[in-house]
Amino acid sequence: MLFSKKLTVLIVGTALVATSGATAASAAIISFDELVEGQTSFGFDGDSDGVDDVIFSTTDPLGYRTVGPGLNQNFVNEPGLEGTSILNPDLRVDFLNGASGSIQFGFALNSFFEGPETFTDFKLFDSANGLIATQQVPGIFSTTSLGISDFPEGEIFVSFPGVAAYGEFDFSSDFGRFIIDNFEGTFGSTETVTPVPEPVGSLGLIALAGLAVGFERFSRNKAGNYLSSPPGSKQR
Ligand SMILES: [Ca+2]
Ligand SMILES: [Ca+2]
Ligand SMILES: [Ca+2]
Repeated sequence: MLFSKKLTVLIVGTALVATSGATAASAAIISFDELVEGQTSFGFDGDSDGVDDVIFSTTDPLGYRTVGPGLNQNFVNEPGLEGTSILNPDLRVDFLNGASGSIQFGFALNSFFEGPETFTDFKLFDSANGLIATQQVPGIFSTTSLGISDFPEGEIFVSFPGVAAYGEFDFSSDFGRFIIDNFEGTFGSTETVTPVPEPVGSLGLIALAGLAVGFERFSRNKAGNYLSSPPGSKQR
């Protein structure tokens, strides 16, 4: 289902180029495959002209990590952009050429339970600092091919008029970490689209083998200590 949604976006983007004289930007998906752990800034240069089109930044001096909940998730295909959720905002994204139309991304949160303190809040602003779109989505345990996702997750989708200059993310989770992936939008340049990795059901035994590693890493706190998982239900 996820793949078919991406395909629709790509077709729309192509149609825009064809009808407007080949200068219109097409949609792109940022998969964070190039992200290096410990960075506090991550740039995406979709058209490979040497100038970043999108820059993600955090004020956390420890920077990002790239792994978190493991492979038993619907909306995150590691590597992703993983970071602290104890700030507000926790993360900022700047669109150096502007962004138009819509923004979409998946997230997972380091909580053992669903609840009011497990959510993602995303706000988009124009170049005059005017709020042009906002959405808050709770993290919930979703149905996966293996049963239920290991961590609460969800997807942000906002459509907006005009041109967005930057966005701010505020994540909330029990153990202070988040991860996002597949950040999709039209970023003002003609991008080379990165395919979305196969869902967990197609990875079979490889996915199963990787679950324990991802779980442990996602449960590590900022000091590098591992958090233990309580037994029992994931539902509050
Ligand atoms: Ca990814
Ligand atoms: Ca560029
Ligand atoms: Ca936060």
